[in-house]
Amino acid sequence: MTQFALVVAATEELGIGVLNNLPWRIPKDMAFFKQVTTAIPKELENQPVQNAVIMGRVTWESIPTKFRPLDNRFNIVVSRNPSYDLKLADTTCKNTIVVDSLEKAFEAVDSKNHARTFVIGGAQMYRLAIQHANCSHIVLTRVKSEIDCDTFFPTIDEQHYRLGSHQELESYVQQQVPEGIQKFKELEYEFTLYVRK
Ligand code: FOL
Repeated sequence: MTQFALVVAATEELGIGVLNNLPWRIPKDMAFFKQVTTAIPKELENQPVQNAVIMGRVTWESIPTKFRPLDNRFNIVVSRNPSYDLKLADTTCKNTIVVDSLEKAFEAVDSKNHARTFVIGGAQMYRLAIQHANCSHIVLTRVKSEIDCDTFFPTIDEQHYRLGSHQELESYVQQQVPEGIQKFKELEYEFTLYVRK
């Protein structure tokens, strides 16, 4: 099975969501998310490939209708209900599939020619995916402000992951990334990377 990464924004307490939504709106982090999950590795640039994004059903429903499916990415939605209705405005959209387990999502990725694979939430998906030996990177936007959350990212086990350097982050996402604490209104955040040991 191919390797994959988790992409997430979380507080110091690892809060990621509240009331089935993101607890904040940080435009430059959303732009970073879009860029990281869309960008094709340089060696595949000239090939007709996209990245795959795997998400749970609750995360799918949290994406504003006008942004889903996430464009220029193959969208895989995990729902135990195999006939889950994606509620797409445009029913001709063929860039999204529903599968009933994370394992089936990985099988779907393997059966196609995708560039990179990202698990983009939510808590249930992260909990399963972070345990996987093929989870090679965690691209974590650390939100430094205290924000009430009701949904949490799993503990990052230091036996399995180490904090990468800023250089490693830029090299992994293949773009320059602002270093250190960023500010947006009253929020402080920082782009970080964990690498599987
Ligand atoms: N990772 C990071 N770093 N930040 C996040 O906010 C984040 N969010 C999710 C997963 N990983 C993340 C899950 N939630 C969209 C909305 C919610 C969402 C993920 C994506 C979304 O609408 N994305 C559009 C861009 C929207 C915009 O420009 O405002 C996209 O095309 O990616």
